[in-house]
Parts: sequence; structure tokens; C-alpha cells
Amino acid sequence: MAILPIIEAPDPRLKQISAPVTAFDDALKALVADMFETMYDAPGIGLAAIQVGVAKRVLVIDLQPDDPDAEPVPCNHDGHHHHHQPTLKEPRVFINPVLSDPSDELTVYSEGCLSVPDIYADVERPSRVRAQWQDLDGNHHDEVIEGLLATCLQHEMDHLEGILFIDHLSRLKRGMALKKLEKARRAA
Ligand code: GNR
Ligand code: NI
Repeated sequence: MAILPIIEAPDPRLKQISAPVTAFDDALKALVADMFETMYDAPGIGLAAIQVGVAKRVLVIDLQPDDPDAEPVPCNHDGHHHHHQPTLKEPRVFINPVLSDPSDELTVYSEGCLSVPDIYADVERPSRVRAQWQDLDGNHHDEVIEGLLATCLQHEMDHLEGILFIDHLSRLKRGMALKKLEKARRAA
């Protein structure tokens, strides 16, 4: 297991189109394990393989990365005892994902990206999509996905096509984001 370096914009590797996975072997399992470790360390809720320099159609997502600073939640019926209840990890792997049947309904979410650090901007995407994908054993899955998972999955799918969330912004806003990124990099 290893935490891998995350590639940042405007690195041209992020514009590559990723290739389908054909071998569901130990190397793929090792890549996915490293991607989870890298994503939890960052921390982020999703990661595409190209963000660690591997141009393969592999995504990992966990909307509930165990957060030690999570808000305490009331867990007794009387509501008086509030104690810390860590969120449970919910790791999901999507290999060779295909999205279809986008809903007409759209959802706006203030997105961020580990490859575009410290930049956040509203992006509008279909609220629901049909997703078909394979798991680590090559088994096929088919589900309608909604909510934050739909937003995140569409963000990750874009990475497989060489698209970043800032590519959905107006030229002006994208220019401002890239300038801010360049400035932060010069200061670092
Ligand atoms: O950690 C992440 N948060 C996020 C927030 C809103 C929409 C998408 C994301 S994915 C992002 C991690 C990342 O860059 N994945 O490619
Ligand atoms: Ni991203």
C-alpha cells in the first residue's frame, strides 16, 4: 500500500482519455488499494486513476470517509446522550463505468477537486444517472444513482475523458480559477 502523489492542473496528463481495464488481476487490486489510501489521506470523497498518473478507467468513491471531527449525533431515544459516533466507511469501486439516461432535473453542487486544490465552484449536473460498471472481480453492475454520489460519479467520469470541473465554468471563471492556482503555487 502506498499514498501516491496527486497530479495537479495544468499538468497535461489530466487531459488524457483513460483506457478500459481488461485485466482484473492483482495489479488492479493493488492500484485500487493505493487509490483508496491516497484518497483518504488527501482527504477527498473520490479519485480517478489518472489523478495518480494511471490512464485507466478506474474510480474510487467514499462519501463517508471516517471523519474524527464529525459532529456528534444524538443516538438515544431520549436525545439526551450525545456521544461521538464515527461515520462508517463506504468504499465503492467503479471500473469501466458508463453513464446514461441523465435526468432532466439538475443539481448544483459547489465542487472541488484534488487536482485543482483550494478552488471551489458551483457546477450543475443531472440529479440522477444510470450507471453501469464492473467491480474488482469483473462482475457487472447496473444502478440508478442519485444525490451526492451522482454528482461525484459524474465528476470522476469527467476525469476519464480528460475533463476537470473547471472546464464546466465560464471562460472568465475558469481563467480566475487557474490564475488563483498559479498564484498559490508560486507562493508555495
Ligand atoms: O474530494 C472531492 N470532493 C468533491 C466535491 C464535490 C464534487 C466532487 C468532488 S470529488 C473530489 C475529489 C476529486 O478530485 N475527485 O476527482
Ligand atoms: Ni477531481
